Amino acid sequence: TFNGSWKIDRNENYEKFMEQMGINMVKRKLAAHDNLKITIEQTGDKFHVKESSNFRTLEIDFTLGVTFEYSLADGTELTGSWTIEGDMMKGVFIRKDNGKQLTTTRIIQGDELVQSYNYDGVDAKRIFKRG
Ligand code: MYR
Repeated sequence: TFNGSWKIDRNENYEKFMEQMGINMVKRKLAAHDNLKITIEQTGDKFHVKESSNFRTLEIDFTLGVTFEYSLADGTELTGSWTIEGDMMKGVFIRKDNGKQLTTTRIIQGDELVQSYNYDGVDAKRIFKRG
């Protein structure tokens, strides 16, 4: 289960990923140490996610397979949806400003939540521990 509170522990290739996303260096440096915490509450196919970081606090509701809107901390708007395949959450999102696809997955590996990202040929991971 994905349910519970997750605190960022470490990133892999996240700066390159953000660079590909077009995020400037100052923001990348800040975002690499954003103290991201997510709390996931899944009830059937409905999710309630609380996100908090150095940048903002917000709550997101979505239903698996149903398109919703999500804005990144820099204001970039995405639209897309999550599905679950086996043990993995799979998200497919489209940037509204340029139509490019951002895909992401979440999987529990041991006692960690691993979120992977792909945008325009660049992969990254953010790895969370319960807390
Ligand atoms: C959630 O389940 O946490 C809410 C929806 C998340 C949607 C997509 C996440 C993509 C985040 C990409 C971050 C990239 C920063 C450059």
